[in-house]
Amino acid sequence: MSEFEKYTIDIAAHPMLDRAKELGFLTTFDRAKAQEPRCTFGNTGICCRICLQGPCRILPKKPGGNKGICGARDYTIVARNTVRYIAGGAAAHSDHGREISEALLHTAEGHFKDYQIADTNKLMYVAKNIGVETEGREINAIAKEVANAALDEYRRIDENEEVTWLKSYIPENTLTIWRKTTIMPTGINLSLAKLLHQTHVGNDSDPINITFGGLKAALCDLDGSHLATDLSDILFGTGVPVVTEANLGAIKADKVNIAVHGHNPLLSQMVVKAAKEMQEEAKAAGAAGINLVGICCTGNEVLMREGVAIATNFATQELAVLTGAMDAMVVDVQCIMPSLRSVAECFQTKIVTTSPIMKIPGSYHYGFDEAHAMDSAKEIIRLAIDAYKQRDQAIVNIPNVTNKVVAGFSLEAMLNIFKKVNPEHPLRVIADAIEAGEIKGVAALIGCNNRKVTHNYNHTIIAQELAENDVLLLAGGCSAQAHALSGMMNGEAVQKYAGEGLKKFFARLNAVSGLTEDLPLMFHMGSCVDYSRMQLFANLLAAEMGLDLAELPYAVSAPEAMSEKAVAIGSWNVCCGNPMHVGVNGPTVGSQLVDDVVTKIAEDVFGGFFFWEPDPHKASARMIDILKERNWKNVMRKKARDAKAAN
Ligand code: NFS
Ligand code: SF4
Repeated sequence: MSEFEKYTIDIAAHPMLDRAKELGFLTTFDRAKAQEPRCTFGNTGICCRICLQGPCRILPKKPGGNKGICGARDYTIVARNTVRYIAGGAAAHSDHGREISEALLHTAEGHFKDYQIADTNKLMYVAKNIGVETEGREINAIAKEVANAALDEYRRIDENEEVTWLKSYIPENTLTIWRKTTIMPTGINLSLAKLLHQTHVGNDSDPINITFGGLKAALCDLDGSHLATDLSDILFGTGVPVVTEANLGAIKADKVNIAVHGHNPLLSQMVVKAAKEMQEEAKAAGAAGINLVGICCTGNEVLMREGVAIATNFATQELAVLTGAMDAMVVDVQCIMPSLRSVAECFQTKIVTTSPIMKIPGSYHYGFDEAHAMDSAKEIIRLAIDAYKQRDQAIVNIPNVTNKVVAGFSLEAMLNIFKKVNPEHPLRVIADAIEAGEIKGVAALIGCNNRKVTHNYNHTIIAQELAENDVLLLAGGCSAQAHALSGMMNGEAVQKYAGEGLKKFFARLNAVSGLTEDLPLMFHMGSCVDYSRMQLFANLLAAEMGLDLAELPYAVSAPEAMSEKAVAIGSWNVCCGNPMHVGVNGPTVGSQLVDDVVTKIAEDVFGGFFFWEPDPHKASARMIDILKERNWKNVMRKKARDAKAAN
């Protein structure tokens, strides 16, 4: 038994934490400990630092202490803090989408020679959805117009117009609710700037109005994410089922190891391509070849499209370096710990930053230039080969832990499997299973790692208990990686954890899937930006079942939500009508009023709502209850309709 069981359930992480201790390197787990006990004000969101008079805390016992210096009450402070998280998250996701849009535009115009349009079917599908003419036109002309439509999402400032992607993909009933509550965004940049304005000192103090401003920003997150996924698929291909492995054992002692880490696939795709061409160079340096592994969502992107193995997820990124066998870690944007540089100093590892807005002091910065993408990627790989030559093999210590992973389930890939059963109505396959009671519904497992709880524990328990109760699972982000690391993303896991109904459901699909492997316990749909794939799945399933989104037996769980992006994602899920579990304290708990709005009133308005539940057993039980309740209501509604029709 490891002394680090409280830190993480990942058995590969334990020996690496032992090693950190020997080296005297303090990991993120030690630093989390150092932060305890937390300040209650900050922890509940009632500390305001929006102007330089702050920090102001809510101190009810002191005269005048129930308000900030400007007079802001707890509800204003909590609402402002929460929506500023959303603005940060939506900015990150959307800016990622904008970069992909620019890349598609320049590719279509012939300026980015190393990129090509990889999936013309997807291009046609997206073009048709957003109203771009395709008949008799050249591929590049269509791509250019699609890219410009995406860029218009950022440029639009006419408040009478609406963002295109949401308008094109979201069911009409849901759009009506968004219009009535004035949260349908005009343009992404405008909405985010307005939210920062709205929450400036001495501006909006109405917590409801602030919250709805935040929800508009959350919808910008969905819009920007959705177009990021669509355009990434067009540029790099849409995921198809792949078989690979996950955990630190995917790092190979005899190879040049390069980890791609971050979120944006523009560079990592090129690294994958360059690595294929440069195997001989690595061999000339004495290695058996080049081995790529992924961390966080860049890892998910190259897993989906290229079958690259997963090394680890957010919380344990430092441990990949601690193996001593990581020659370069190439990072782009988001969720990259600044501490990577200091752990790399213990080894030959080169930390390579590539984005003008993500640099780490002391690391290598290779300004990635999309116009010469292949050259940039090759240069980075050469740096890794050089590092390999300096590697001290005697100190390499790679935990011998890997698990088989079956992933790559874009919505298209899933539909292709369901089409083998029902070519006309692929989602009938799931609808029938739900209506027959074989499965209870669908749950999406999403989100990050959060050092306030044991790494990967809640992810795992919730997934196992939902599966045992016949809930079909989708997964993405670091949550999907948690399941991959612990061996739950393969067919064997179905035998081990699924209930009888879910087993039967998978057996029927396995019989016709045409895949070399059985389907896994959960469908890995990609990175966090790709959560729009899950929502699109929910939209199509609701349409197939004749339900509103808020009636669909569908629930979402982020057991270890951490980032601002997670707050934005959770919020748009609620707007879409989805019950949204979060396994750590919500940022709204400091104000009863705001907390009631997001956990109770939201349901009356959108059908979706947040619930905070740190206990994974209680969380999965509540999710199952919600699915059962939605099913029961649907049966009752149908009975009422049938009775009316009979009269
Ligand atoms: Ni999502 Fe993916 Fe992971 Fe959280 Fe970070 S990598 S974008 S934010 S930590 S899931
Ligand atoms: Fe204090 Fe008001 Fe400034 Fe916030 S905005 S720090 S509550 S004075």
